[in-house]
Amino acid sequence: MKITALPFAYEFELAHTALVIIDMQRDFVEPGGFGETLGNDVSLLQAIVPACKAVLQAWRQAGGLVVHTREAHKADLSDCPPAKRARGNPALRIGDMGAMGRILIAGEPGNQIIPELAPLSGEIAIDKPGKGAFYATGLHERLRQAGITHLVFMGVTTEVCVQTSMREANDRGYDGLLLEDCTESYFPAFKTAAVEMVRAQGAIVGWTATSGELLPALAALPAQP
Ligand code: TIU
Repeated sequence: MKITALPFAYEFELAHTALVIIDMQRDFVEPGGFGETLGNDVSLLQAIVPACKAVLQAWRQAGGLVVHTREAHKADLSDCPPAKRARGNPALRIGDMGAMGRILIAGEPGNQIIPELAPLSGEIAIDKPGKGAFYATGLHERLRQAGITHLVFMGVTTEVCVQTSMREANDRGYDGLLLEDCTESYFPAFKTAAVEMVRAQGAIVGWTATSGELLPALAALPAQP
């Protein structure tokens, strides 16, 4: 199918496309998590949840593959480089006890994907120690096995984990689409710039579109049992 996108139409087949939802976890979206300990106002990110939910529901109904990621470290922090833990001057560091359990640690309450977008069994859910979804996760191999060539991205934050993941995907040969109204940053100007960077120079990193452009195309597909 073909949808209106920038800088030009985005063409994909659902059977070869995965919806990739980056880090929509309580650590970034709710107060008391990693995002807030870095000094950010997390309320901005909550605004995209309804649009993300609508796309996820439509994607599931059409029978498309879904990938969820969480930025998560092991409890012993063996996969957290000291430089990452030491960076900045946060109120709490990765691994410290926060309001939703240990900050950015796999399995802790704060590390769970928000209930509105919780993974279903059969969907891929990966813990990633870095910003990109492909670093140290085995995601590329799993997508190749599933015959995936195209990736539709949502999630947070636009210029950090979303953009890094899109760039990693681009270097691995995937055609990526970013849904503008399904991604957000703690810094509105950074979101705007990241969206423009993705589609500049003839889709140098990928395409951008809104969920309003994708949803009718999905609705036109036959629903899966
Ligand atoms: N701080 C920030 O904007 N983002 C992150 O630390 N991780 C993700 O983007 N997921």
